[in-house]
Amino acid sequence: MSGSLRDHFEQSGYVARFRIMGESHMFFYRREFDRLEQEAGKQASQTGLMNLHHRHPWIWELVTHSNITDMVATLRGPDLLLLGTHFFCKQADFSEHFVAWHQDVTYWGLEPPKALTVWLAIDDADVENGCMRVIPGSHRGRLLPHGTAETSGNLLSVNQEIPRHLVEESRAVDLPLKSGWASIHDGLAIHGSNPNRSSRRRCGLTIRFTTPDVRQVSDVPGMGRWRPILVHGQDRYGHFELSAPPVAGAGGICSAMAPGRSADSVEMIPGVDFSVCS
Ligand SMILES: O=C(O)CCC(=O)C(=O)O
Repeated sequence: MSGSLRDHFEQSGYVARFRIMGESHMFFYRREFDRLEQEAGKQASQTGLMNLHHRHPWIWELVTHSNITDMVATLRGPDLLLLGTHFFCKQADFSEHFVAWHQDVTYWGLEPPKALTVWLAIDDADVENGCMRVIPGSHRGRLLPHGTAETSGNLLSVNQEIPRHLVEESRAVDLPLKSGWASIHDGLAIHGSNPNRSSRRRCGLTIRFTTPDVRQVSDVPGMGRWRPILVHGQDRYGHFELSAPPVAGAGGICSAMAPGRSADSVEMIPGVDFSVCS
């Protein structure tokens, strides 16, 4: 089963859907996100909430959920680095916003350009509210030139877009997801999403992974060097300066790693309620 899943991912460059958790557990996380959105404001919450797993225990819990790390390990092997996290929210009332066709690794400075993204649905995502779309097999091609988006409303950081004539849009596949489910796309897969034409918010959390054999050969614009966190297995290479995983703090957290341990030895912290972690 896992062999065929890996083969499918290598062929197509994506996994359409897999379940992370049920509705009642996801309800807890969505409520946390609602709070975050209220604090930050709707505008800033669209793409302004980045790498908050360092600060918010519930985000760390979510992105290191074993259903996520086990799935990524099935696709990429046991040694995994968490590069970053980023919420992508298309608000119901900002209907012109979309995500232009792009390849994630374009500006990530990685060599080889090997990374993947887990897209976890905070809200239900469907065609009407602008779910993710991917071009099957496009990760097997090269890194394409990225220009500037032809239409306004692109949510990407530097308004990047692969020129439309280079994208076989007629082959695009929609990736609708129920809240609590996730898709995965290869860092080289061409993907994007249409505007939200519904009266419902469409929020997803992107979770970026690479493996320790990869090197950073150039800076990420506006960000510089990656400081990933080892979330599964071991780092036998030392190519990156790693960040320490966040440790237990107020509000409870599922796991913490002592320095020098491998990520396989993640432990529960005594005295903390883990009821939302399964
Ligand atoms: O959420 C979206 O619509 C797009 C996400 C995306 O582009 C990404 O994961 O890189």
